[in-house]
Amino acid sequence: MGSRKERTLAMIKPDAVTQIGDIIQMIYSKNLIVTKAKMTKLSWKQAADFYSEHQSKSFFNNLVQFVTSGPMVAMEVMGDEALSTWRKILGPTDSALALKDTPNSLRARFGTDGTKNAAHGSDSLASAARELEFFFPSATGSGPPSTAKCTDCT
Ligand code: DGI
Repeated sequence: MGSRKERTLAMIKPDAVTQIGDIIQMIYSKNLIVTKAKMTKLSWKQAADFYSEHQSKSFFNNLVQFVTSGPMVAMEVMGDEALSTWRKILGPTDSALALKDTPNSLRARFGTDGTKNAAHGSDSLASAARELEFFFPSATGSGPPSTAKCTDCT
């Protein structure tokens, strides 16, 4: 079975922004490439929108508080099986568990616990499309074109 070229959102959360060099190295070492990147600081409303599927969860306020606590970096990451490859690089959601089970994973290396967990990755193609549109709206605007386009992505 052939592998599938995909696009996913890789988001470096405020606690790991200073580790961006190592994180980009982890991405390229798995044959993925970064095709878009943006540093931004989300407002409470933007973060609550982004994580709206979790709004009824007990950890929601902590999550929104954390991701709005400083600048973060959103990236479009592209390549074969980009969704699962990036999530494998991340490791488990809880960085404390990641440290025990997957000590070389990104969340083990750069995160702290279940909230401060260094980075995010889309969990489905539909989520990836929605999350990429959130950070990189497709409406044509001014400015230079993106250098790499995923014309044959699923
Ligand atoms: O896709 P993931 O980021 O691995 O996990 P998710 O989509 O289920 O949850 C989104 C974020 O919400 C996650 O990165 C951290 C936070 N979160 C999820 N489950 C818990 C949590 N935070 C706390 N404190 N406790 C949880 O059980």
